Amino acid sequence: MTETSQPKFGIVALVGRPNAGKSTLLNRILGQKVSIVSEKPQTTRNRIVGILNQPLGQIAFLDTPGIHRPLHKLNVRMMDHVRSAFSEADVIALIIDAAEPFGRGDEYVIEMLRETDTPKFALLNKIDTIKKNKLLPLMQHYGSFGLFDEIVPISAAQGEGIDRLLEILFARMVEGPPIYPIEDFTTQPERFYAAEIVREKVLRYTSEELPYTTAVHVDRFEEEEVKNLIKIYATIFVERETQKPIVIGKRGERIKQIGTEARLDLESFLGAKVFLDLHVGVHERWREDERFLGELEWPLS
Ligand SMILES: Nc1nc2c(ncn2[C@@H]2O[C@H](COP(=O)(O)OP(=O)(O)OP(=O)(O)O)[C@@H](O)[C@H]2O)c(=O)[nH]1
Ligand SMILES: [Mg+2]
Repeated sequence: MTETSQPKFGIVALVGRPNAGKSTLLNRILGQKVSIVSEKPQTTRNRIVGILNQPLGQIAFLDTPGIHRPLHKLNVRMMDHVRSAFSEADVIALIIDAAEPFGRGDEYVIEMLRETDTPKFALLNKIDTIKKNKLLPLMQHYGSFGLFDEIVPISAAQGEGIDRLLEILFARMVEGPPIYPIEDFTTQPERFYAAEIVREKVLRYTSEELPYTTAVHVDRFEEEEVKNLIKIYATIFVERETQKPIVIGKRGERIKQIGTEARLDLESFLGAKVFLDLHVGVHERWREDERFLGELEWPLS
């Protein structure tokens, strides 16, 4: 940065198919875990703001749910988060799993992108998983849409291509003051993050069947400043009574493991000792219950 240059500011939306690596990329860019990651699709359900502060300026990254055709009210809301990120962004970064063949779902995403004039980048992610000779044809394929100003191969998991990506993103940002305090790296409240971390562990330790049907609600979040202790009481909701044992495990072993791992993550994020109390509840149609969905999101609004 020369002495006369002004700091820059801009908003970058991270969008793409479920499981493409959007949240992994956000965490990699920030060097901080702000958005949960799992090997199962539809992990992110909201818009998560991650803030990158550098001498060049500030970029707010919007992590979004994977784009899919919505079947439940939950999923309609998820797609609303994607659209709102589209409308706010200065650059839309489409994250693509380079190892996945191009299919109907990708066409759907390309059509959605055609509806907006905002500059777009295509980020070919997971290049650590593909043979080198596959990359050029893939770059040509994405070039052929005539939609993308930049096509950048990256590996969010291994950190490849990230410095170059940030360079070209900053080149696109215009001069302007930061809109978030420069010591912040996310806007999500601790209470919301706590629910997310618990959900991440549920996704990690339960079978294929549960990801779509589990929600986590933080019932109480109490700080005891003198003791540097945070007490968190949360409920893991499933849709059927028969799913409860999947979360609880034999003699409660699974929920204990979920709780221990979530607590350790939260202690490092919150910089305090954490007491975490988990319950399992049943709410049969929570994915259609607007009021309940609103309650899950309220700390974000
Ligand atoms: N090998 C490899 N795996 C990756 C890379 N980036 C992400 N992954 C893995 O891909 C899976 C999905 O990552 P997420 O970051 O949760 O993907 P997402 O796009 O946020 O997914 P949704 O929130 O469900 O839309 C996880 O198992 C990640 O570890 C990468 O560069 N290389
Ligand atoms: Mg995600």
